[in-house]
Amino acid sequence: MSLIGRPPLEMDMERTFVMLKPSCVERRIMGEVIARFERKGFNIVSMKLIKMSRQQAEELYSAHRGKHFYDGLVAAVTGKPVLVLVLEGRGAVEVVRRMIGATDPIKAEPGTIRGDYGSDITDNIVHASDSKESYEREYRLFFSDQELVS
Ligand code: FUP
Repeated sequence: MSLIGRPPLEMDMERTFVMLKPSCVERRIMGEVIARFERKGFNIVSMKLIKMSRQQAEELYSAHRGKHFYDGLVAAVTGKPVLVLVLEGRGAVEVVRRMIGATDPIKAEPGTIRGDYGSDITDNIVHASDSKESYEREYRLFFSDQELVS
C-alpha cells in the first residue's frame, strides 16, 4: 500500500478506527463513550454520523464472512445511524482495544466500555480496529484522507 502523498504522523502517534454501533446512538450514550476516549488523551481526527450501506458493513466484517453470526452482524449495522471516528494517540490501536474490552460484553471487565454498557454479543456497543492493518483497511471504507484533520 502506498503512503506517498500522506503527511507523516508525529513520532509515536498512531491512528485507529472506531464505530459506535446503532444501539449506542439510540441510547444516547455516544457522548459518554466519546468522553472516555477524550479523557484518555486521544485526538478525534475525524467523526461523522452515517447510515452504513450493506456493502460497507459486509466489507467491514469481511473477515467473518461464512460464520454463523455474519448475516445477523451485517444486518445489525446496516441502514441505521452509526458514528464513525478516527482517533489518534500513542498506541491508539492497542489502548482503544483495551478500553472497549472483550467482544462479549458479559465477559468484558467492568470499567471497559463493553463491560459497562453492553449485554449482547452482536450489539456490543462499539467496534475498534484490532491491528494497524485493520485500521488501514477500515477507515478507508468511511473516510477520505482529506477528511482526516491533524
Ligand atoms: P471484536 O474485534 O472484539 O469486535 O470481535 P470479533 O472480530 O471477534 O467480532 C466481530 C463482531 O462479531 C462483533 F461485533 C461481535 C460479533 N460476534 C457475534 O455476533 N457473535 C459471535 O459469536 C462472535 C462475534
